[in-house]
Amino acid sequence: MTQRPGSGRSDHHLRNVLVWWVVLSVLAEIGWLVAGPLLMPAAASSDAVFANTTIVVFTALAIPVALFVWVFMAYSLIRFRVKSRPSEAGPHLVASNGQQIAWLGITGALCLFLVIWGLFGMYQASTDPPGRPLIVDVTAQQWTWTFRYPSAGVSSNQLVLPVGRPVEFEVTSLDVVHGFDVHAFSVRLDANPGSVIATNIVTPTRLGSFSVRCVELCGLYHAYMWAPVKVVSDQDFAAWLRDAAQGSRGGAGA
Ligand SMILES: [Cu+2]
Repeated sequence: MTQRPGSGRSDHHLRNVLVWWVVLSVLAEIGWLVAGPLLMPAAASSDAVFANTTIVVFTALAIPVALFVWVFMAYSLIRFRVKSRPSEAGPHLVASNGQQIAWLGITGALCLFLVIWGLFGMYQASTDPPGRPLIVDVTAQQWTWTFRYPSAGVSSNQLVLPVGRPVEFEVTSLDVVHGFDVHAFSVRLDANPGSVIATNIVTPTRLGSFSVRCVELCGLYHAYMWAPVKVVSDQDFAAWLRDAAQGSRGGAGA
């Protein structure tokens, strides 16, 4: 990037650094693109898939940028190390016009890409899917969750949802501020006492077991304030709702 006027060896050093940078970047990219997606948490909605993809893509873009700085720094520390205190300042460093334009162009293009990606994600998250959502009332209290299905008159301590059906959570708290978080759906909202706030409408896309966690420090047993989430087929959901409604009429939630 920089040249040392009067030094015929600067091109040689620049070439060394660039070779190291390219080799390490390629290895790190291959490692990340293989291991990164495996390290991501479970994603059971399109928003959560987008969030995981964002982490993988942004990290892939950041790897060569970070390595560019680190390789230059490590090479300089090793190759230009001076054992005793230098008697004079080093030569003035000047970047050519081409280098400056390349630096601004590449970093500008990267930033622009991140902004466009983020705007697309915001648009996607705020666009409601077609169809009437299933409403689930979520009530937090120290230190448990209650889920009510007003259309069926059912109340439960586990969150059961049909796959492929849009759902909207209406969240409130009975005591202090809690945090409603279903990481697998990429849904997170404060549960405030005295007010009901609706989440974005989200559609579970994957059958399986996940969890609701409280993500606001809410007292002694905050760490244990979680509840199971089950995404099941339409038929299983209808059967569960029927059983739970009978249980509710009998005085006990499912
Ligand atoms: Cu809590």
